[in-house]
Amino acid sequence: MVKVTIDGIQVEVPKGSTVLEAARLANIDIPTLCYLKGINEIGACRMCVVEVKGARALQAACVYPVSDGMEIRTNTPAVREARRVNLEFILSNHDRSCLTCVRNQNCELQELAQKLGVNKIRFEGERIDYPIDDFSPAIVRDPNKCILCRRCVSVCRNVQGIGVIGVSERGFDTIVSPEFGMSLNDVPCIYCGQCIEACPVGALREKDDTERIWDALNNPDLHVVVQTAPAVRVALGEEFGMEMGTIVKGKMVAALRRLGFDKVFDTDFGADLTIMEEGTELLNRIKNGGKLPLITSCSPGWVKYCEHYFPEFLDNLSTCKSPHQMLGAMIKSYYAEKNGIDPSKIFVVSVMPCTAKKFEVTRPELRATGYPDVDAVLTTRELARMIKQAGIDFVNLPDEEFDPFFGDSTGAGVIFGATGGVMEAALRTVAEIATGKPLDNVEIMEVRGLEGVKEAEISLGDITIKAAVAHGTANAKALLEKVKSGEKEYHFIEIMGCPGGCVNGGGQPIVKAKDRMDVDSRQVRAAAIYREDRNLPLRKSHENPSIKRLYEEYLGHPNSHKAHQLLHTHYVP
Ligand code: HC0
Ligand code: SF4
Repeated sequence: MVKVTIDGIQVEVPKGSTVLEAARLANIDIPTLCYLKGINEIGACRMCVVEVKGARALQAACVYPVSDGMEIRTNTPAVREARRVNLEFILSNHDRSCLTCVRNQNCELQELAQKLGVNKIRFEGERIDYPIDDFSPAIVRDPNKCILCRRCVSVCRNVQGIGVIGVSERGFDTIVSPEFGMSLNDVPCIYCGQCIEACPVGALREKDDTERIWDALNNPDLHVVVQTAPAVRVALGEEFGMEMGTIVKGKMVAALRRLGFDKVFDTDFGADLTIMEEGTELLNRIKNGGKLPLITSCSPGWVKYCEHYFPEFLDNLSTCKSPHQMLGAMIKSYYAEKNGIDPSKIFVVSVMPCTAKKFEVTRPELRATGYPDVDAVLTTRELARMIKQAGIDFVNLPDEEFDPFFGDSTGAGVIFGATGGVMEAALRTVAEIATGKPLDNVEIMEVRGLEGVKEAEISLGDITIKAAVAHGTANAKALLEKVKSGEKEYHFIEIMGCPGGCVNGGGQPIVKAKDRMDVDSRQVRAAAIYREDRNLPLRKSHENPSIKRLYEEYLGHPNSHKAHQLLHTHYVP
């Protein structure tokens, strides 16, 4: 520990801390803009400058290490003026259409301008008018709003191990974009949206589908059905000021009914169905000498990553569609037939924590009935915007239940939302099918938590299943390299494209850099997911009575011909 004095307050902080971290411990708020804990610590924006006694110039607190006896001042006239001038320079070349910006009132730049008392900009000058890149089905990039903080560049390159966006040109012409000014649509971007989560302003956002959904809801010829992903229920509340980790399942269902959806179903049903299909596929591949390891295919960011960067593993991918695609296919077949509705008149909306799902639904492979399994995807943030537009008082809504049958699910379906959840859910079912005995303990702790790569060995009578779990594509890459070289061997691998899994998807509520210093949303939201699992009476997919009925009445058995037609696909390079 070292002793430092900040604004006259003595604090003891761990050796190696930065001035920014030390100030946080002394409850002194130093403004930041380019800083993102553990991801982008480059001292570039100079918003966090402070005076350090004995140092010649002002220092960037986010990268300046403390030393014993150091005296720091964070609020002198020189510090205030330097911060203000830096901010005015950034604002002078920024598209300041705040009122119509998707990040209005949730923008770190706007908040800083207010905090630093910047009420005029002294350096108005030339501005470049860049074209907006909205060619991809998932991500929109507006360089006119970019402040060159490089947070997106670091997350894409270092956290995801991808690096399709970077800094090019120099001086006034500096721009953050894909190489040669190309569109994200034309480079091997996986649409994970982690760059959106990192962006402090409105330079990166999801493709907005809210108008399409309003149109569908207002079309009397359409039967509009919605389903919600496991991770949405533990994060949507944040958009309404509720504490991170609050489970808002009941209010979410109530809000969706009030928006006018004809049926409100649960993707967790689709997750239970996926376990039946994927668990059976795993056991068949083990018994029949099929391609191993089997690798999960429910995360569309991961599937796209596999296609671009590890095509040699495409045959390892499970042929199962992702849960919301399975449910979409069931809605347009079984549900349509049972209710006498023409599938061309059914519009399926998935509310997802994910931006890559917007791309997934456009894939030509995923049209089991001749119509898209799912017609449109809303992110958690877009759903919140629709609820606000409709004037619904979300916080005070009563709790309501999902509609029956496709709203029935188990705890195994819920845990899909956290890294390791698909693996745990699968093992709960596979263990019972393989041994014929009920599992004593359904909680498989080895596959939980935020370690980059997790491993588990589960003994099932005469076979021991070797499993691995990776989340975030940089971790996936490290794991796959080891499998490729023969250093590691597994039967079953779960990969999710986003760090932490879906709870931290690119469509989730954005957590400001300042809050990220104190809380890890991946951990808090995942804890809520596991709480929800524990609260449910049924925790294994094969115990879901509606899943049993669906097989009895319609699909026959897992991996049947009909199940293959509707619920499976094949990704080709
Ligand atoms: Fe996920 Fe899913 S769990 S990908 O992470 O598998 O987006 O939440 O909906 O489909 O169920 C996201 C979350 C889903 C799907 C499920 C899977
Ligand atoms: Fe990189 Fe993902 Fe953003 Fe694409 S969506 S630029 S892969 S972080």
